Amino acid sequence: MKYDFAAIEKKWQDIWDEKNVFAAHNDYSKPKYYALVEFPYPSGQGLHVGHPRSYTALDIVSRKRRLQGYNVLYPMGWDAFGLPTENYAIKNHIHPEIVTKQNVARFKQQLKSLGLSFDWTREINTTDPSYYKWTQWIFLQLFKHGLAYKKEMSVNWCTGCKVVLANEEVVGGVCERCGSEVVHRVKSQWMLKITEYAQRLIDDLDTVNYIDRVKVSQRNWIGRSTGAQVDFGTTAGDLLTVFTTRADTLYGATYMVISPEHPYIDAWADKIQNMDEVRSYQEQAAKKSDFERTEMAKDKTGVRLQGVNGINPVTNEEIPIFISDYVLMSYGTGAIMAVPAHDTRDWEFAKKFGLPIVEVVKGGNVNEEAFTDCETGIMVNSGMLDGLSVEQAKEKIIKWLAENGKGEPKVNYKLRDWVFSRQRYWGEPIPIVYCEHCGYVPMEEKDLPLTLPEVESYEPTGDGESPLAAITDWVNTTCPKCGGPAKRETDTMPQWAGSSWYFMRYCDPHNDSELASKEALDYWLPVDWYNGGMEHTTLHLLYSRFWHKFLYDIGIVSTPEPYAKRTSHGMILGENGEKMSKSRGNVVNPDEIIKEYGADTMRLYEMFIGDFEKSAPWSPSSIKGCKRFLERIFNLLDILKDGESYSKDLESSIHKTIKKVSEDIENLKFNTAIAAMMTLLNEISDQKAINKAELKTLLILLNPFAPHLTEEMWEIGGFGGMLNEQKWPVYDESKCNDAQIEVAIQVNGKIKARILMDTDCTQEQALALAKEQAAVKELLIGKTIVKEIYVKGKLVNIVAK
Ligand code: ANZ
Ligand code: ZN
Repeated sequence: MKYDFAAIEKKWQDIWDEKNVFAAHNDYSKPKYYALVEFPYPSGQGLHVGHPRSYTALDIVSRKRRLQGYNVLYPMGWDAFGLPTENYAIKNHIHPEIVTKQNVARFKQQLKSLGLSFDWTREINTTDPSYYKWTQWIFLQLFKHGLAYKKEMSVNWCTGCKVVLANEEVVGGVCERCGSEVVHRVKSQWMLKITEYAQRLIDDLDTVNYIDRVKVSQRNWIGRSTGAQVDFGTTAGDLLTVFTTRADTLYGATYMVISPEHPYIDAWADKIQNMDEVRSYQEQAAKKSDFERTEMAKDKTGVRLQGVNGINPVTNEEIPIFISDYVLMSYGTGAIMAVPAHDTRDWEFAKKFGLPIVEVVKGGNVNEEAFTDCETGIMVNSGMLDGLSVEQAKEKIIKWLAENGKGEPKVNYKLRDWVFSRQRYWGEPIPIVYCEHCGYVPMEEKDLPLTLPEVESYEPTGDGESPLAAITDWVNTTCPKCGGPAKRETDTMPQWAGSSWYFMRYCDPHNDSELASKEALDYWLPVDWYNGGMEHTTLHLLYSRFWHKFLYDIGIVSTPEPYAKRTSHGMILGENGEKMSKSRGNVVNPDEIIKEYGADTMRLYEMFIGDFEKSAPWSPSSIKGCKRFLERIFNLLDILKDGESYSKDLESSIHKTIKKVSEDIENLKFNTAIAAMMTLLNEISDQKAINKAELKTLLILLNPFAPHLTEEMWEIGGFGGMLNEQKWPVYDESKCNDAQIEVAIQVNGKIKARILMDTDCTQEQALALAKEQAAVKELLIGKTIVKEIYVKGKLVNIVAK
């Protein structure tokens, strides 16, 4: 028989669809399993071969869980708001909704052609008003709980396009689209207080099973630092507070630096003698991104404030104050004490401006470079701290500062509040109204969703407002509180919004009175296994954990964390080992692969391509190998014979394969699971026969990887029912052992031979076998054996004199 994959795959996809085979059930008495993959952004390019890597992996897990008797939820949807669609709409004068529809249709057809077992009855789309009604509802709850607020923030402003740009649209300081200069502009923006959750977002990482690098990236992004706030005096009279992680180095603080945006600059304007110089430095700094400003390697610049000095609280000495762009207003207090002997940036700055460098921890050569690796050193030149270790000094000085009212311990986080406004059309409208009398007033929940109005043009207005601002009919409304005239918020939410809670909606996607019923949420959450790209392990994961925790606090969900387990796959690269991209011309189209080799081969190949967690280059020859493997599996039907239990010859191999495939799937070792099945196939081929029991087991094991082929063979074999209704096979541990095992034979601790022995071989038998070895015999001539050791299945050691 010929392996006609196209016909087989079409046939089974239709049957699965028709019978709704993979729908999750609302039978809350069954054990559940919730497998989740990041839903795609339906771009105009269609599916990328990278998408199926994640989707197939959790499809394998889901199919296995169904066979293990779980009620499985494996859903799919569309994260469809966002810039590329909006930009396409602007360029081609098509409504983004239409663009989205077309892209979704293409993606869906592509996903279906891969035979992924998604529950399509639960499909969601973030741009659907019935979905974003609840995104808006969550925003209202955040607002009502004081976690959404408006603040003047600096935004990226393209001087050419005259629009506010997202960070990702600014490349090297210029606009990605027109190449014009991008500057900072201050604009009032909606913010979410994620910082209020910073500590919990760190602490609860201990309660979840995420791969280490994901936890590390979460912790780094939140960036907890423990240290102290120290109040320096100034000759202007005001106290200048700094944040430092190294209060122990206070005696080495020889100057201070404040951020160019520090409010004291304006406050001291009449005292600062070189205000012109200061102002021009402020202007230059405003043009740089935080990233450019804090880059280690960059040349240090700054201006000394002439006319105001700081006063070191322990030495009472006057020290100069500078403004420099390497100090950010957004971190700590926007001011630092500079310790050039022990901080690299301070050292470079001090060298450039000829400032004193005072060593306070022994061990380095501070005239040559900053001695930063000094956490374990001993204090010098430090008055009351002299002779103490760094650790003791930290404790002592912070205590002293607190007792003298000059400072206190302080924890800081790198995490900033989340800028939640976008001046764009294609996003969720923010359901807030501005009234002259009442201020910012939330819309009534019963009036949600607030839908996007039809507009003529999606171009932002030239003054930096969202296109919604130009729709006066929509903007002008009445105040929900006082009934007076009011204006709608015209900013929309960022693309992160819809994906911050989508896993909840899948639990009950058609509910129009709640975001999902409590019963459904309690049953399905937390997600049991979430897999996604490394690029989403910081922001998306953090934002969705934050929303989940907030919804936990207000009683919507019952677990503090949304995802019990999180893993991440490596990227699929071009054949040349570089990232796939249009410009490199190395993009592989999944449609063509499926057409030429079939979905089962494509799936198997993507799982066989290498270690799941690492990047792997595309390899056409390896695809052919996978196809060949499936053809050989199909040909097993030609050598099928009767037999309802495993034959003696294959029994052990089958148990071992069940064990290997079962465990490897759980450990992301899809490639070695496939390799184990390939080994088994070779053994079967050597035997030139397979019986029914053996083939059934092999087909079930292979089913999650190659679902179409295995269903077809199950049917042809006449095994009864559909394969997807069968039970995952169990193995017998005692039959997983090899019949024979290699044992090392030592004489006086040195290996002299290696021989195969039966695994159940006794000590007497093992010793007898060992002594028969020529190399051993020879060594024992004329000697007395003083000791004999046998470590079962590993080694024999004979000690002789
Ligand atoms: C004195 C000192 C001595 C410092 C020393 C470091 C080493 P992390 O660990 O990242 O929290 N700093 C504080 N606020 C800053 C700001 N707004 N912009 C730039 N730098 C700032 O870093 C804390 C350290 O970064 C603080 O401790 C401060 O320099 C600097 F041997 O104070 B340190
Ligand atoms: Zn009002």
